[in-house]
Amino acid sequence: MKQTKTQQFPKTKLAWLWENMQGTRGIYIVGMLGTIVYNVLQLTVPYYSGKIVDIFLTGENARENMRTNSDLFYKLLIAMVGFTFLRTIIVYLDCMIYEHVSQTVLYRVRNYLYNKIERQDMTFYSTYRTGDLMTRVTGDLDAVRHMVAWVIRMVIESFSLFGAAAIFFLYINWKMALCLLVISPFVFWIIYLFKNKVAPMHALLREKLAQMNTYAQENISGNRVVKAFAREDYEIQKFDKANKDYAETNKATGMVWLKFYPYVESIANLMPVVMLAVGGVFLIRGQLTMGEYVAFSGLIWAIANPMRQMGNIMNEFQRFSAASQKVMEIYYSEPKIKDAKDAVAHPERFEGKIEFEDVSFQYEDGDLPVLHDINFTVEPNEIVAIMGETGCGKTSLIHLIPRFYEPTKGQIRIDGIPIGKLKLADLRKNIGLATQDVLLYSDTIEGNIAYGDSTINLDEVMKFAKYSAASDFISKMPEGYDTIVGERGVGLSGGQKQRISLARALAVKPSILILDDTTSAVDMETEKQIQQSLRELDFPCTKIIIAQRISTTKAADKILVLQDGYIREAGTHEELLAKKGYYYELVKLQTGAEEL
Ligand code: DGT
Ligand code: MG
Repeated sequence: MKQTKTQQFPKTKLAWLWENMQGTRGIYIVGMLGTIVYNVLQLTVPYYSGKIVDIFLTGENARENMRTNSDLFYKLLIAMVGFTFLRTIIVYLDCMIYEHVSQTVLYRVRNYLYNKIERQDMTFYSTYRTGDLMTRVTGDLDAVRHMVAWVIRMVIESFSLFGAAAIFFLYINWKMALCLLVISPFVFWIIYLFKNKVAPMHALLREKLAQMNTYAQENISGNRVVKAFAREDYEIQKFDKANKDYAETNKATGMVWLKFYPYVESIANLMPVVMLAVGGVFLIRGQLTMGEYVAFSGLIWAIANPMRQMGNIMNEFQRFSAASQKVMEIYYSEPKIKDAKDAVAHPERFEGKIEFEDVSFQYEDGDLPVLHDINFTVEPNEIVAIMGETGCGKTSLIHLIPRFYEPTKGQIRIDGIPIGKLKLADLRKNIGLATQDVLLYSDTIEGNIAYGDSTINLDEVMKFAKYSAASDFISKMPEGYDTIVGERGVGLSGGQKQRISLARALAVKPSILILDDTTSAVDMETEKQIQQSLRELDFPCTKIIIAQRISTTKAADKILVLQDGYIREAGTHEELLAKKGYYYELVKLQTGAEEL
């Protein structure tokens, strides 16, 4: 897995978030204003109740006022109820706005990420683990959504409440207000200390989650191996450990706040005490009316609660920060292998001439070169067989043709055009590839064969199945071509899967067909049948076939023998026999003959 060195991005996290709110920014601003409004409206109740107390309940002329000015009393009451009602409506609409915007952002970024992941090159897939990628598009992305839906709202709520209450306090009695507000900077300082402690915890927490998901994903998809080795208990324990690890880290993260919480809570609780003490003195001295005191005490929570909330907000903010780091890593990732800027379109079908000129190759994460100075040419319609012992570089070599990887040296040309100059889609459209590890989709057999070209009809699908000697076993299946194969082709034998994968490669009528050990699991008789049909295809096609059996290589126009990444021998069957080298020995071995 790619390790977490903090990567720099072209935008800050919040700027990135803002960019992805495009289309909903206007309504989001309305939502934020709404949050300010409904929080300021909270102050109206204490304001009016303070007025009612002063004018109609405690003032010198309270009784008189009630008799002569009952109109005002009712007006104040109605205003109180009216503003409360208005506030409820705004809160309701506001919630809808936040939900709408956050879901829109979630949808957009998720699609964007999926697009990115889908278009990545092979190196990306060997770097990132599936479970980790899944965590990014689910859990991490949800933390981003939470930022839009809740955290930002809480920040505005806290600050507007605190700000409005502070202004209101200063307005009614500035001396009393200052006595209360002077404590608040301490809270910010504590929150700052808390942030420094909790930020690395969230980064760790996020790694643990990815780890746990990776274990689960690998074990679910690799369950056959687990069963074969009876390792269920071991795997369950391994998951249990990851799960425990995650839970413990979660707890530890929660505990960080508990260290700071008592201080914040004490400061928040100090407010009513200061209020009582200072307010009492001010009342006695006549510097504060009873109504003003009621307004203050009715609103003291508007100063204390945002302080309490700050820890929670900072916690969530750090969660967003850790998660968005992971999301943005994929968001800004670029495949190394992509269309060149000066790539030429080549919509026509290729002739199928392939040239390798001094091609060397090494995997980015590998220590040693895998291929050295490979030179060969395949003419259109020829069959080339590649053989060589396991690990000698056969698969690596053919993977260079569709540009899964880039050679470290040399050039590969198709029809005389360097493949780096072709558009990837044009290049790959012309290639039919049956990979060494067969992967089928959980779909019908027909759907699997027609994967590369969904426009072909059942007759054609059947034709390609016949070419690949698959039609017999398919027609024996209860639902024939409509049979649904399980995930990765569960329900089929190795040889059956290989033949469906061959039919799938043929079904795009490629001008270049590449078969990587595609008949290794089929019997000799069936293989012979397949070789025969490959020579009789009803479309022109250059074939590169990796095979170990002499029966396959014998009929090739050219055989390349690879050894440790070098082409050791090249020529026709007869030429290579005459050389009495590796190939000759292999034929002797396979035929059991003493001499040839
Ligand atoms: P096979 O299929 O067992 O007959 O073997 P080949 O000839 O297809 O071997 P190949 O090309 O898969 O591997 C050649 C060497 O490259 C071998 O030492 C393993 C290494 N290799 C293969 N794939 C990767 C990869 O994705 N990353 C790294 N770093 N090395 C790889
Ligand atoms: Mg291979």
